Order: sequence, then structure tokens, then C-alpha cells
Amino acid sequence: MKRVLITGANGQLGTELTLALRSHPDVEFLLATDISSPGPVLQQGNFETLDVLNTDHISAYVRKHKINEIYHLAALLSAKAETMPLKAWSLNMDGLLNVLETARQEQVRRVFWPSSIAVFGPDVREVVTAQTSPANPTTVYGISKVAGEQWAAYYHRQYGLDVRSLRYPGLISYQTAPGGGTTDYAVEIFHSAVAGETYRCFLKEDTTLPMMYMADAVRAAVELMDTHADKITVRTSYNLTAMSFTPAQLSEAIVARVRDFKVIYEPDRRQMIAETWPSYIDDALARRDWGWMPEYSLGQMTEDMLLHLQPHSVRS
Ligand code: AKB
Repeated sequence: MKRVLITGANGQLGTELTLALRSHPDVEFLLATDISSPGPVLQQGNFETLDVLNTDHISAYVRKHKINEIYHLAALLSAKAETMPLKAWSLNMDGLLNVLETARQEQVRRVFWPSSIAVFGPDVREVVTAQTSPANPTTVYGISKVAGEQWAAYYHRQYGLDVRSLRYPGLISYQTAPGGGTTDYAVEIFHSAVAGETYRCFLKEDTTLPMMYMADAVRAAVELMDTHADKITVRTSYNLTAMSFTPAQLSEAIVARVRDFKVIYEPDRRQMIAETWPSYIDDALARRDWGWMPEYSLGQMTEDMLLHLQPHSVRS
């Protein structure tokens, strides 16, 4: 049975992964943690504050609750990280090392840690980016993810620690807003649409990026963690995708359901980050090794987002 610790549980992915794992049949105990007190969705259930820069604190929870799986999600995302590169490096890198080292010392069975399409750089923007395409990031977030992937592989190789990872594309969800990412526009746009407001998009209309609906993202993590270790051939991080679209294509999908919705394009510094990331991802290895298959297309995701954010706005 799984006894799970989640860090960064208040975040966009953390909130929904916590909810999903609480109802996983093999999870007998789950402790959600974050540096801040629980967000509105996580008021019920076990929750403690935890700073991942404090190794003793992580070890104490692992020992106290006999944790055997850690989902380490606490991190600064791409755009925010560029405004405080050293702080981002410290949180993203030292936080990961503290978790890996605690997991090794306390004999935690398995660790999940999300990487990102941000590991890639401008040299692969125009091609369908393969698992082994060169990873030459130009952002501090991307650099921390590339280094983190290598640390994950190192802990597996040297100590046999079963660390598993996914290179997530932009994630779209309705429960919790993302914060500080370059792909956040794809969530903000829905909130404007249901509020009847014009959305001022911080990326150019023709900027193609890989994306995924949260239901798929959560299922991917759970399926990867439930896979037999023999099947896992990638010990850095698996490429993963569901769809690729531009802000203009997303806006069209929304307008088809919210008639008068308007978007104005006002690209800011995040445009420069987006232009260094791949447009399309090849996730063939995830499909081959553990049967990954996304369920949500652009149309299905748009429909579901609008339905959950404000049922009455659909097909207004
Ligand atoms: C971000 O925009 O920083 C993240 C990511 C793609 O890793 N959503």
C-alpha cells in the first residue's frame, strides 16, 4: 500500500494530484504539504506546512508517517523564475536534492518529480521534439529542470532510488490557477471568457506550444507511478504531450462556444520564453513503455473547462 507525501500541494498540479491520490485504491495514507496553508480545495484531509529547503522537516514527516512515495512538486515556474533566478535555482534545485537525499536515506520506495518542455531550447522550436533531442534551455527554470533530470537519473543509477518523471507541457485546469508560468494564458483566457471580459493575451496569436488538460496530466503521473519498474526505460524524464495550439486557435475554440468573446494580443517578456520552447513534442516512448494515451483534445478540453467554470456560459 502507498503512504504518500506531496510537496507543493497548493499548486495547480499539486491540488489535483492530491485529490486524485486521496481516492486511489492503493493509497492508505496521504500527507499534502506546502509552504503556505491549505488552499480552498484542500481544506479536508491531512495537510501540513513544509518548506522543502528544510531537509530535517522533510525527513521528520517521512519518518513519522512511514512515507513510501513522494510527489515533489514545489518549484518556481518559468516566468517567475526569470524575475528571481538565484531564488528559483535554490528552490528548484536544493528542494529536489533535499527530497532525493531524504528518499535515499529513509528508503522511500518511489519518487515522482515533474520536469517540463522547458528543458528544450530554441534549437528545437521548429521540429517535432524527440525524447533525445538536444536539451539546451535558455531560462533558469529550464536549466534547473535539465539538471534535475540528471540528478534523478544519478540517484537511480548510483543508489537504485526509483525516481520517475514527466516533461509536462502547459497544463490547463479549472480548480486552481497556475502561477508564474509562460503557458498560464491558456487558463486565464477561460476565466475572462466566462466573466464576459476581453482577454489581453501576453503571447502572440501564432505562438504554438504543447499543452495538456489537467485530467490527462494527473492520470499520466498516476499511471507512470503505478507502472512496474521493469517497464521504465527513461530515468531522466519522459516527453509527454496531448495537443499543440496557438492562442488564436484556443480563442477560436472558445468563441465557438462563447459567441462574443474577444482577445487582444499584447505580448510581453513571456513571449521571449515561449519562443525558446518546442512547438510539438514526440512522446512515443511514454506511449510504448507504459501505454500513455491522452484523452482530451482542444475541443473536449474547451468544453469541459467552460462547463466547470460557469455552466451557463456554454453556448451563450
Ligand atoms: C510554465 O509555463 O512555466 C510551465 C511549464 C511548461 O513548465 N507551465
